[in-house]
Amino acid sequence: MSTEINAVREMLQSVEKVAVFTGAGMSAESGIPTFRGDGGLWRGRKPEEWATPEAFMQSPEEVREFYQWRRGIVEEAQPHAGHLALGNWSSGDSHHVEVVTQNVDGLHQRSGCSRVWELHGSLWSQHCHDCGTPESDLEKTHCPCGGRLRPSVVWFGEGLPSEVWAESERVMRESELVLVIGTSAVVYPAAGLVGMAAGAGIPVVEINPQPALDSQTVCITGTAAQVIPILLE
Ligand code: BJW
Repeated sequence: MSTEINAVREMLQSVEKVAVFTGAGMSAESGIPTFRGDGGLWRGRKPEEWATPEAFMQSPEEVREFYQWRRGIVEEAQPHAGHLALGNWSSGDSHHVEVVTQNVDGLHQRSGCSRVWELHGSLWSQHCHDCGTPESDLEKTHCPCGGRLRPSVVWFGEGLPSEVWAESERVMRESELVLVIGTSAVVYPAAGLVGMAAGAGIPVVEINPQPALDSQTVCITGTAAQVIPILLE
């Protein structure tokens, strides 16, 4: 692992703009379960059948309770050493760092990253499923129009927020190096951003205890909390 870390440190010395692309594995060591694999949130369930607008229409209370439970877990969680190292690095002068995340937990922002693009929305906002009006009070269940309030996350079959998507494409396209941390890269169109960067000849560095990409330039087999602080120290 140290050979790869040294190689990436050298690569970082010759670039200025870095895109950091993260998935659920980034937050695993903060105690937030990933989606797939052992101990995953969806173990035993089929996410493509469950995380959908149709499931919400059919069982809105069950879906609402699931997201309230998730918010509770995230509220208790603390950013780990990898989050904090990334937050510290991104607010320094050495590089221009932007984070494109599939995560909805807000831990990058809590650890000091200011340029964060949330591709799949956020647990910390909700809107009316019927009229789209945002509602800041997460305890409320209904909109004044009578429609049901839902978390402002992106479910299967839904489009990603268009401005966030455009900014994320820009971040990846303009970067000189991409760090991909903790994603299985099976969910599109988000995962396509990594392929787009690799296809454009931008070096891609994967950090994952169970590497998932086939387009990486360097792979560091390890966890986010172990690797990131050493890489960025
Ligand atoms: C560690 C670690 C440690 C562990 N350190 N690492 C092209 C091809 C095929 C299908 C499609 C396609 N284009 C679209 C689709 C359909 C679909 C899709 O992708 N399906 C596939 C699953 C087959 N996509 C969609 O439906 C998307 N919408 C869409 O395409 O709309 C079209 C449209 C356009 C215009 C108008 C209308 C429609 C939407 C996708 C939304 C995904 N939403 C979710 C739920 C969010 C809400 C919530 O949180 O509840 O997003 S699904 C879930 O998966 C979540 C995640 O962001 C996403 C990705 O998962 P992630 O982050 O990679 O986590 P895991 O668990 O999979 O992996 C964890 C990784 O971490 C592993 O690799 C571990 O090894 C690693 N790890 N510990 C570092 N300590």
